[in-house]
Amino acid sequence: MTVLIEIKVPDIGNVAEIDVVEVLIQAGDVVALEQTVAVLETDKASMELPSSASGTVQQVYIKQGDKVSEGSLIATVLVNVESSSVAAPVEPVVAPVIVAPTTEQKALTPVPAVVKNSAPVVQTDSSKTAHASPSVRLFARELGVDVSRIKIGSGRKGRILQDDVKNFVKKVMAEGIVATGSGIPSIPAVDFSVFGDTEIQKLSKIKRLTGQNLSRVWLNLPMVTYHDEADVTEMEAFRNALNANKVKGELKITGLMFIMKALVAAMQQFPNFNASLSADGEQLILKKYFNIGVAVDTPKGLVVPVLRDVNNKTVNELAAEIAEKSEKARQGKLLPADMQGGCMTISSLGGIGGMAFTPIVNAPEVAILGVTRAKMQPVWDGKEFKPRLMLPLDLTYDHRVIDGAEGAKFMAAIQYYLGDIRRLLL
Ligand code: CAO
Repeated sequence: MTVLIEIKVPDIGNVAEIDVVEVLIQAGDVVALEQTVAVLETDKASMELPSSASGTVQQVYIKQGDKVSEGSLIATVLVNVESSSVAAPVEPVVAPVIVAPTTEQKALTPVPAVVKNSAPVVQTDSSKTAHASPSVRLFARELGVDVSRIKIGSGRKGRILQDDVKNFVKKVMAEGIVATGSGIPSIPAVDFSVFGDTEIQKLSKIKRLTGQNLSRVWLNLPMVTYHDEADVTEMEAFRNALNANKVKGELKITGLMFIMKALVAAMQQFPNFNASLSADGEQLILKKYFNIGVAVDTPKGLVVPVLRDVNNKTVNELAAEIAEKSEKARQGKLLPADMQGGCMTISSLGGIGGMAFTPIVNAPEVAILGVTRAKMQPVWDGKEFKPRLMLPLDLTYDHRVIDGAEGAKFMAAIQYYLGDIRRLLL
């Protein structure tokens, strides 16, 4: 025989109009005796309402956001009286609530619950004082999530709901993928709005992809950056002369075109710089072509178009190609093929400034050349100080492929070619 049992809000101590913050059952669910069917909340306490019968839920009379009082009908449960049990009205289970911070009171303060016949539970474990119902905490525990790491939930007054736990797990999983399973703990989430006004902006696709790639490189490559300067006084004089006597149609020459040529000449001398490690790290793949990537700053982030066969191109051809590719990059019109096949990358901040920086290798390439702003400096020539234009260079290399001495010799070769670019003709 079956009977219909009504589950009602029990005596909760003269508190009227309590908010329903979670409804955990729906019609058709099978509930067990004392299973939590809903979570109610006042300003001071959160309470789980247990089922007073075991059976099949026939109808649910409340929804999230409703207000209820003692005696309000929550649900009806169809009970098989031969096999099931019905309990005397049960006291709700009370948990402390953390009141959302006011602007003055920036710290989170646990407020003990005061409900008739129920002693407040004072908890010091941060996972227990999180603003979440016991059922959500149980759910989080089952997934191995410490709820205190979810600072603010999406429920009323920042209450942590089951969906917040799921989203937290998704986020941690995504970060794990970026970190390629390195096991490095993620940076904890912080609710910055506690400290002042904030605005959320979605990262551009370029920034997200570049970020993932840079993190991967940072974690996988043992990198060393070697700094030095090249004397580009004569090169600059030649460049200025070229720009002053341009014939129609010729583009302005910047130092970058000469740096590309000098870099390729050094790569021809030191083939390890024109190589990539095989994925298993057991072999070095030496390349017989000389394609150079140039980092271009665009409104949507950093992109690296690749100029092919730089060894076979003139300085004027390189100037035209850099102008074309950097313009395409800034308009977001580069195709994937325009950014593939690089052997080494140049990252030039010289148009902006700087004394030195530590560029990150654009793996699977094994080295990158950073350039900052050339400056006139007094240089001692053995007899006197002479004003010379000195160009700072930063060479970062993958130390698994390049050793320190080879890095220093490679830099010396670049200095040699930039010091007198006529040597590029020899
Ligand atoms: N020292 C002194 N002056 C320099 C210089 C240097 N190292 N490099 C460039 N300049 C000068 C140029 O001669 C030019 O001066 P004039 O207009 O008087 O002739 C001016 O600075 C602007 O140069 P530019 O930056 O437009 O041209 P470029 O050929 O040197 O560089 C490009 C082209 C596409 C590399 C550059 O525009 C760019 O996007 N740079 C940023 C790259 C970047 O973001 N790297 C960081 C990556 S790591 O996050």
